[in-house]
Amino acid sequence: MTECKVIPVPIYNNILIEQFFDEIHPKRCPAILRGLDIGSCLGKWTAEYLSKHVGNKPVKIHVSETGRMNFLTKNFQYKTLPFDQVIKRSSENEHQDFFLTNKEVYYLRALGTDSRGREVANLDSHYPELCQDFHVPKFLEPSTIFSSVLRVASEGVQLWTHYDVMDNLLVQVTGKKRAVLYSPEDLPYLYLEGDKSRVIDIDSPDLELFPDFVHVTSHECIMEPGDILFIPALWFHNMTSLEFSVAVNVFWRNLNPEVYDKKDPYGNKDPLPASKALELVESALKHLSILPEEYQRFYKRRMVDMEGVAGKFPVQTKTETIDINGNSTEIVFSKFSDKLFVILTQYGKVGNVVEVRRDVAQKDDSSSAVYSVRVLLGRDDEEIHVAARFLVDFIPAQQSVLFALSLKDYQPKTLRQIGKFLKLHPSLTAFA
Ligand SMILES: O=C(O)CCC(=O)C(=O)O
Repeated sequence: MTECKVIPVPIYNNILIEQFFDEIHPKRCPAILRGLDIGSCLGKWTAEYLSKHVGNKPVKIHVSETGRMNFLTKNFQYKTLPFDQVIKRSSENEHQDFFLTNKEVYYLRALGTDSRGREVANLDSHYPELCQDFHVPKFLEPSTIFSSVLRVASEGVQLWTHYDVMDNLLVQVTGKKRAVLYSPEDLPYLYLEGDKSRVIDIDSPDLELFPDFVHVTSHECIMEPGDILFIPALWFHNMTSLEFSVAVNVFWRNLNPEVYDKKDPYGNKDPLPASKALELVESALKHLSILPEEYQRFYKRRMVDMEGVAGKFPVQTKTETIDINGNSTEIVFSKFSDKLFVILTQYGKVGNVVEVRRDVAQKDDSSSAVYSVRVLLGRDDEEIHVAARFLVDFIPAQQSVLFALSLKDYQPKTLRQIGKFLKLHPSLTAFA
């Protein structure tokens, strides 16, 4: 077992319709919505009911000898079976009729009726016998909905970790499912191949092959029938059916519709500007490959740095540890659009948070800076005010500065040394 950090996915019980877009969606984190009306499917979609109502229309499925599907070794086969057979076999543990072994498992991810699989899945048009039973959550604007996908799985089926490019509500109707999600920030630790992670066994990964996987944070939950899991676009997810499972997921366009690839029936092709950017990076790497290793490394760093200087990616942050009068002092600079946040700590914690606002006062035809100091958290006394006001003068940036101060002493000698370091630090100059 890996010892990665595990965070439970928060559960929101009986939310009001407007709470989803006001409160939950803006956080861009997974959430379980429990207790919402998903229609009469809850409790009704048993194996018997589904077989009887949908009948024997042919559907495409994945069949595998083992539950853990592996897109690298392709330990599954694509087959076509009548729907009622898929339901029967997915809901039993041993089969009389089978393709590979009598304990094989099945996974149905509904598609459109187009034989080349180019049609977007839609429960209303492709499963009219079932659509009356299922309610799309009321807070979704119908015109933004891209697809509604019926998913049926045998007990034990585990779908590899992947991301999708649209926001998604996965509605678990029958059976329990374990969901494990990773933030898009964990991309460096997931060893991607396209939109999928090459780490197939997420509970006991091969750490020789995937040593950085230990750094992931796993957001986990067990979905009960009736639960709706919000999976924000770009969040990686890995799903294991703990029982015969039936679910419907609804993808919707959370970005301008123009950015999505029109030839994408699955909702997992990168948005057009992103796939263009990836293409350009690939071409850039090809150009670099004829240079010696040392040059390649240097120019790859420059490429990454271009992004940092442009400040396009969330918050530029730099961390340094220096020695001030024998005390190890951590300094973290983070640049927000309207503020610079500077943590100065000799205790490994944030400490007193002080804001120093810099405004310009106009008098006759000259202007001068005026400062206001406000303690937001912690010690609100003269020593902290004076220290913050003293330090701000060493920072060349024009915007207001938020300090988090946790120093062993606030003597002028200490503050001067810190100030000298701040004044000369190249990343602060870059922030200016
Ligand atoms: O629950 C499943 O079977 C897979 C769900 C999934 O991958 C999705 O909703 O994007």
